[in-house]
Amino acid sequence: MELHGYFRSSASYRVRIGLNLKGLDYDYLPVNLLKNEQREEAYRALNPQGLVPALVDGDKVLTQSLAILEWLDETHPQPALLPADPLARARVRALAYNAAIDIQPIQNLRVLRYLQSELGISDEEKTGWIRHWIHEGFCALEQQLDPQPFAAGDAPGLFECCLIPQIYSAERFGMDIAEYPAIHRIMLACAEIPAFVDARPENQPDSTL
Ligand SMILES: N[C@@H](CCC(=O)N[C@@H](CS)C(=O)NCC(=O)O)C(=O)O
Repeated sequence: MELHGYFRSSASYRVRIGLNLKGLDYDYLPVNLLKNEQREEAYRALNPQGLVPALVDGDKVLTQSLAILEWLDETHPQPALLPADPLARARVRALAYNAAIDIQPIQNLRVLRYLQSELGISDEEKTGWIRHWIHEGFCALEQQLDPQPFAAGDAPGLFECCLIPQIYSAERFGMDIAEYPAIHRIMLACAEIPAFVDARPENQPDSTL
């Protein structure tokens, strides 16, 4: 498989964690967002949205990180990213969507660029915007997370694939994760797992380009 992504992209980071948790080998092909490579014709042939990641498996091209993670789970069921029980699955998806659908999109590069170039907000206001929406999402998660090692019990899954990249982004913008005890606990547990460590932005080849 080939993963087209960017080291700092949280959506790419989610898929890296998922591939690593499944123990799947893949080639990592960087798409430099700061150089707008995601908008070039060659990349848009994979993902017409001009967003990373895209996962290529033979003649199959998959886009949208959550769809990719669920496809990986269906095609490589062990270890599972979602619990077997329907209600537990819905609960894990709801937690994951908070991070991946409600928090991340409004701090995506294209949104931040629009806020700055079209609406004229300052760097400081941009940071305030990012922190505000992460804080709101994290406060809700704090109320929903049970005191167990991971959201679905003993092993990390779909939610942790989405949460850890969102934490990375929060820390980049100066937030203290210790203010969110349940999220902090999951962060520390994931930091012990090689699949998460290997997926970190600083461990990707394009982090030094
Ligand atoms: N919902 C999409 C979001 C993808 C996305 O927002 N990717 C970002 C990086 S995390 C991107 O490519 N941004 C480029 C841009 O905004 O121009 C997914 O989960 O795959």
